[in-house]
Amino acid sequence: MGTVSELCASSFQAFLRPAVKDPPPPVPDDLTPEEQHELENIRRRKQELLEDIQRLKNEIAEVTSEIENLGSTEERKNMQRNKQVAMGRKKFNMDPKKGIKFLIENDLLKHTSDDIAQFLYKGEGLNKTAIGDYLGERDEFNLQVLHDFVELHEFTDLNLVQALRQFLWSFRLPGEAQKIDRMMEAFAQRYCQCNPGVFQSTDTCYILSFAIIMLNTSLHNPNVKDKPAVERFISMNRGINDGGDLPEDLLRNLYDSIKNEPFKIPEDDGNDLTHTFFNPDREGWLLKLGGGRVKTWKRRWFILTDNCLYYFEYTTDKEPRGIIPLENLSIREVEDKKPNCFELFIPENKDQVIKACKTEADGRVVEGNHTFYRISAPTTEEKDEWMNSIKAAISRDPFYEMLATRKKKVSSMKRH
Ligand code: 4IP
Repeated sequence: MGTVSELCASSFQAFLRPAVKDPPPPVPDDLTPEEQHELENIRRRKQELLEDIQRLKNEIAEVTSEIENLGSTEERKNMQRNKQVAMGRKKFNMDPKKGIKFLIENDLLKHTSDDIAQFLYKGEGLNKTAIGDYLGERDEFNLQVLHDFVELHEFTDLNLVQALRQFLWSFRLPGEAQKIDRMMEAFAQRYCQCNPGVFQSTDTCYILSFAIIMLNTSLHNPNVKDKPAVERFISMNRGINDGGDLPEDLLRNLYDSIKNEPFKIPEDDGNDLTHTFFNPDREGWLLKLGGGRVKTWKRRWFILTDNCLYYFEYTTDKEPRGIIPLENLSIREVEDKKPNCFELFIPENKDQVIKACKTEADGRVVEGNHTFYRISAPTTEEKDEWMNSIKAAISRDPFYEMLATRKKKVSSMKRH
């Protein structure tokens, strides 16, 4: 027979098994009545203990299951939420407005410009092109989001290049001029707010920001052959500080910073600012009629970029054979023995020589002598595409217009 503590120990072992009520064994007859009484007491206490243990076990099981249930509900809720957030991000990347609507409807985002701005600023899992598109939208709410988004950037004590690096990395600048204008305006305002006294006005900051972005492309895009020296950068920015000049040291520092390290621009789909300004609008093989007395057709590699038409003998040539600035030119379709012809000409002046330059066989660069440039494309489609691209290039570039307006504004400030 075991002691009470041994009985307890065996009961604890039974803890892990369901408690089964066994019928009590018969009381041995060789015990004295006192011993029989004590045995019955022990058995009763054992039973009580077993019942206590069972109760405890039930309680523990209950609590454990409650905890488990609690955990799995929380977990399930979290999983569900994470799934919805991921879905919202995907939707956002495909259609920013729809994505934001979905996140708001599912209580994953508050419908406040501040909350949305934070979400875009964190940018987790978001496509930077989509962020740029959303921020570039014109309606009042998006404008407020743009404002709040820019406010999240801290530009204090950063020079303009450092601030631009931070800003241009947080989303991808869209290709549309008006959107870029709004975003750069917001950037300039924020920069001036964080760094009072650096520029006379936000317009100065805006103009210089553009100049820096263009400088970045000129210095680092291999398509741009003419790399501006610091002196050119300085002279390009004369008079932009409300009619006055910016300190030369400041411009030199900005120039060096860009020269030493180009902007890091989020990679997405080639629709970035570099593209907007300098990537060729179109390139391909075309036939060009010579400008000499004996007119001969030459197959040339044409590149349309930066409002100019360049032609090369080979695609790998570093220097073009000729450059035709498209300013003041018109384009029309013409009939010729060659198929798919079009022609560049000066409207209402058929005898005037088009301003252009060409490389002679001996390498000298001379002025062109064409009164028109006649070109033949390999197919009708290519002719149409070239004509459309050239027409688009001829029409005034909205960026230059925007910049020209600002420059006029700041230089007029000095006069008044
Ligand atoms: C040449 O003909 C080529 O067509 C040149 O084109 C052309 O110069 C010359 O015009 C023309 O005489 P030949 O090779 O038969 O001599 P490319 O420079 O592409 O070779 P552009 O560039 O002006 O069309 P003139 O006007 O330079 O003589």
